[in-house]
Amino acid sequence: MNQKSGTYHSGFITIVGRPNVGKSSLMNRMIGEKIAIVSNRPQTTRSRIMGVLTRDNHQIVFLDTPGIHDPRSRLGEYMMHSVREAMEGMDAVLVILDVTHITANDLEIAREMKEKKVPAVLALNKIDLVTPEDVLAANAKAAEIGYEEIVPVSAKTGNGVEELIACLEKHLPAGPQYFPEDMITDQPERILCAEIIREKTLRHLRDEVPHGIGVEIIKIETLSDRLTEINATVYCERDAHKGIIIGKHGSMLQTIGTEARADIEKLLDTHVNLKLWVKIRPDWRNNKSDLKNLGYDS
Ligand SMILES: Nc1nc2c(ncn2[C@@H]2O[C@H](COP(=O)(O)OP(=O)(O)OP(=O)(O)O)[C@@H](O)[C@H]2O)c(=O)[nH]1
Ligand SMILES: [Mg+2]
Repeated sequence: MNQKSGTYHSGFITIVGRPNVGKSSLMNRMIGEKIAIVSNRPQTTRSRIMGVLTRDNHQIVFLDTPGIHDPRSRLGEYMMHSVREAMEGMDAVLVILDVTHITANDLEIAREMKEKKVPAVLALNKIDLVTPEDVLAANAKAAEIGYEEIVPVSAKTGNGVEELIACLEKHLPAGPQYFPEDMITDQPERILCAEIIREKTLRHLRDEVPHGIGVEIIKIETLSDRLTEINATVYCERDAHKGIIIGKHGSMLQTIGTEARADIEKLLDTHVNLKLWVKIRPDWRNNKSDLKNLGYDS
């Protein structure tokens, strides 16, 4: 095993799966920090997000990706492009299935990943929600399509996560420590803040509203050691959506702002003055320059 050889091992492991299976939750759990936002809605992650796990003898660079789906907008196409790009040059692929709900689509993705020229490990996530018999049945399905390394896990409880890391570590080639040990992601502060705000909109808004939301940080200004001012615009696609996001007497925007501020304060370790505006950008998900402004360009 790598550990015993004394040589440093490192590599890039891309995390793939259909939307909502828990890719981002699991990456956060493996890294031990919340880097990627999480929600119970499909298509939460829109770009590839790097998460770095550094241990004594190895470094795993995880690339969390958007859930694989048929794109219906330019944004969707960008998302699928991000998945393909994240697989270029990877050393191993981690396929995630949601053990509560394995679809034909999941199996197709898993099969496709098995054909890549790198080792493929499969994680059966959300085992906290099912019985051991269900896990065995899911395991059999994955084994049937040729997986030898199948690890049951729960991103929620942490169960099985160390076993998964140990399994992935075996596939790391000898290599350098790519990133400093205190670096856990390559996401700039501005993007992390925008994503936190988007997470709160995903949490509180229903139906099609959250899918049409984009967040742009207009300004981050350090006012003192203890206070940062952040101005952000929340874009939506329709007038009706704007009303919903603002809420009665501004109550919804207030809730989103309060929750986002608390998380951003933890991230930046300062007090934060957060000001949010809501603007309408019809069909921004198909507009090249809007996508670029929101960071979704390739
Ligand atoms: N009970 C339980 N829920 C989980 C677990 N892992 C993730 N979830 C939930 O599943 C939902 C989806 O999680 P995400 O991590 O956003 O899933 P994802 O695969 O990154 O989704 P996309 O970014 O949309 O592709 C969220 O509501 C999570 O809280 C788990 O192990 N157990
Ligand atoms: Mg995600």
